[in-house]
Amino acid sequence: MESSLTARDRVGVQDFVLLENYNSEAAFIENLRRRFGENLIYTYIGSVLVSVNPYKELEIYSKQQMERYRGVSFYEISPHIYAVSDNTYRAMRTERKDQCILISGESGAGKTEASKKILLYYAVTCPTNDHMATLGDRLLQSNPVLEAFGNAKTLRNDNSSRFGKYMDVQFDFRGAPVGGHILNYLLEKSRVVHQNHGERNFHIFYQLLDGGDNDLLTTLDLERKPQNYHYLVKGNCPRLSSVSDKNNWKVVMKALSVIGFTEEEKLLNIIASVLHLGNTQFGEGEEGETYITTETQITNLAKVRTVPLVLLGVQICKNTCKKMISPLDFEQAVSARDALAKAVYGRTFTWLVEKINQSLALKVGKGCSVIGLLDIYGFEVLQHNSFEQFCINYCNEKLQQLFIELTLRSEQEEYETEGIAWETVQYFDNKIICDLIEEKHKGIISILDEECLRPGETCDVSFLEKLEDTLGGHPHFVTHKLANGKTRRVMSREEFRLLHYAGEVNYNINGFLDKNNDLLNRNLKEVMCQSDNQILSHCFRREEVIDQKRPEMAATQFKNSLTKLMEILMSKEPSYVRCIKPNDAKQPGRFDEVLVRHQVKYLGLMENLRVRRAGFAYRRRFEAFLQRYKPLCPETWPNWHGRLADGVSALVNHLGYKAEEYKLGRSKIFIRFPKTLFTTEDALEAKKPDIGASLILCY
Ligand code: AOV
Ligand code: MG
Repeated sequence: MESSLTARDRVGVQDFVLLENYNSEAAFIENLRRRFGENLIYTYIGSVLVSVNPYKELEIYSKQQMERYRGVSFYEISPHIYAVSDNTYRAMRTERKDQCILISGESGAGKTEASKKILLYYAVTCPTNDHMATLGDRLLQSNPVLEAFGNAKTLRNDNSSRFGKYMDVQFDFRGAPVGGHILNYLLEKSRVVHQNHGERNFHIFYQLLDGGDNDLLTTLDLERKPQNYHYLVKGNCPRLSSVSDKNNWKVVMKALSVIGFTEEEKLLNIIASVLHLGNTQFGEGEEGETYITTETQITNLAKVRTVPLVLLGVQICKNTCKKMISPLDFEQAVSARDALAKAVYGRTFTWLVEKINQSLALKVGKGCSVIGLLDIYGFEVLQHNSFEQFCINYCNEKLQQLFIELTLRSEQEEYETEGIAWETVQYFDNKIICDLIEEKHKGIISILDEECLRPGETCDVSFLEKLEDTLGGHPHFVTHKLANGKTRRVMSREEFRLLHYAGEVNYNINGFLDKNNDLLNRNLKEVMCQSDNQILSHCFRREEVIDQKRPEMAATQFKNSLTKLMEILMSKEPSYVRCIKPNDAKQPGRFDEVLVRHQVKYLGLMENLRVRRAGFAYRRRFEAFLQRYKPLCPETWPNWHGRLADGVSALVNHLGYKAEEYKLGRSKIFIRFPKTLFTTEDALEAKKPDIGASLILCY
């Protein structure tokens, strides 16, 4: 067989399974480092793709490259995100089973970029359906729009996803993409009103100010300088060197039109109104009453026609509770204003996803199979971690749990069911941390909800005390209190620490209750219902004001949506991309070994490799193995009529497999080394050149 591998592709080993010293973490990291040095950012562990962020554009994503990977097996060609895309696609086609690609790794490791490459691969290489010729474009263009509204610069990543995204791509019976659907998870709304130092608000605000033409800004009553807006100055970082807001503005506007958007004006009115709302300031009267000192902002809000002027001006300083109207004090008014800005932005984002879904929805016929792509916010540890980091890191725990369930545990269980002798590989199971967070009645989320609902004086501190009472002594939960009643000096009294699978994180409890409650004053909801802006009147429904039932708390909603997500993913055949961040400086060419080693550890890559190696690189059901290789043996060709296991035995004996190279289980043959299979494939290729290249490896 002609190999498409060049000498350069062979730097180190391209599959860790082939690593001589597979138990050595140092050898593992050295292999990653050597390949990274040659810009070979991809390496496999069996079918799992490990990717190291190059922080520079590599010439490996062209259309010609895509062609190289079409219909070609993993081992014939250098590892690539396109190989994973192609194998997943072919598995979906031939096995008729829904697939999903799970991309994980910490913030800035390259998840979003990987998911975009996969989508691009399908949009370019798959056949097109005549009715849906533009679907590929729409799928691709949904990205810049969602990124503009849902991504932001953080300290970890200049284009950090601040929402979780799961996207289904639906294919018809010919393998053409015919539809798409996006599920979005918990947007980090608090960013709308506050950014940590060195971070920015969502991209769209800066894009509008930098890219919008003069007429547009005049209509919206906006000034060019982000520094003039309270909601954009908190992080003291108005510009980014790595991206041009002006160019991206054009990209986003074009993308909106490809998607078939007609509501740009209404959408931009909302964006502008959030900025005006942020500039609305309050004063305190002599009797402690609060009033608005910046009438012009309220006038601007009315001009951009998002909210009725008089109403908002009157209502923002009040609260109605059980028919009693009470004035808000200064701080309450500020937080009512911010709650409104967050609600407006958050709901508009959800509306945007709905709109994109309408544009991607199947229009004709029905899809027959699906590839799901999961790109969530990665694990993050900041100087100051709050409710948002808690949710993000919890989400990553769940994903790690799924990885363990589906690769480590299920792999070992398969050896057991097949009756194959096998030495168990120890791995850290993070279920204990998932339970600590989500368990009914005694998990952190339950306790948080309880504190939010408990009548009387509750506050963040009482929440922390409750946590200590219930969880003190848990091996993954730490506060300043020591078991002997003394205090741990290094920890503040306002935080708790979780020992996550990926590292320790201290969470500051300030704001946990409010963020979990996520309440908006009823009178503000009423005002919003009366908005002339149809997007807003769609987002704020009258029923919500009338309905007295309390909606679920934010963390519980998130937990429930993650449970559903796990069910969706479990119902599909998974492939994995494990992304690694090579340095914290976002620089090309720098490979920080300490940082990489930490990620290799917590991603469980060594255990993953050990399970693969200690076991068998490939396995096949008897009938599939016989069907494919029976031409290679006179006894099994053209048909074998005996027991399947005996047929496979006859076949491998004829091929000269040595005893240590394979094992027969109850229904499958297990092959220890990839080389054995490669040789068999070569023999088949020599005999029947027409079928050699169509092999899909069933790992
Ligand atoms: P993330 O999705 O994993 O972080 P991204 O995919 O946004 O990380 O990657 C961060 C940055 O790294 C990108 O903006 C690119 O500049 C660069 N990068 C990543 N992958 C590649 C690649 N294959 N080639 C070139 N540059 C790349 V987060 O969403 O923060 O968890 O929340
Ligand atoms: Mg991302």
